[in-house]
Amino acid sequence: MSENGRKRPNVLVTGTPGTGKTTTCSLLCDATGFRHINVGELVKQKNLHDGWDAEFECHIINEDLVCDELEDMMEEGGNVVDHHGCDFFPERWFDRVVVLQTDNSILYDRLTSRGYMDQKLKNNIECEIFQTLLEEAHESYAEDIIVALKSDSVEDLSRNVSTLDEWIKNWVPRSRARSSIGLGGIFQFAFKFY
Ligand code: DAT
Repeated sequence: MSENGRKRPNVLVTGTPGTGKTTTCSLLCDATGFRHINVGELVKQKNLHDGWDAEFECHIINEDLVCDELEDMMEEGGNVVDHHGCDFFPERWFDRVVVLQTDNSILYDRLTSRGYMDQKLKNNIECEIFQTLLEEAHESYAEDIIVALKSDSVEDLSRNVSTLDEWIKNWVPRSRARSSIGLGGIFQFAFKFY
């Protein structure tokens, strides 16, 4: 790929199920006109999986098929990717990686009202307690593009959407950032020898 020649950034929103990824992404896409890619939905719609995992009660994602499906869209830019995992996407796809985090008791209520019980509930609560997704993000992406955001309340939700909307509006494509550094360098050189 054109070492990030895209004109609009790509944002990944990750976090334990129930932390508010889909709600945040959908509001952010309403505000920015970006494309919301809900990986779980895409996997179901396009059969990008290797069957059903009865133990974890979810599809077994075929990561290669998902990456192939997304490659052209990601190259174009302007995407908000919504997924509860982040380690199998190519690092070069993302300009910002957001990890949503929710207080355990609030998350417990959200997941039980979604019908999660027993092992599935326990697994997800433990995933949040151990900050599994934050750790996965740190293992997979550069420090300076990762941001952890609290997502306990409606106030958090609207602040997070505004923060990300602002970040998207202020984003400068790498090629333009490089050429403005280039111009600055030329001016510095000219002043030095004037
Ligand atoms: P996820 O996509 O991470 O699984 P979701 O967006 O479906 O989560 O949200 C789960 C539920 O919690 C849904 O009913 C909306 C609600 N919710 C999400 N973020 C919230 C927030 N910051 N404050 C209050 N409710 C929130």
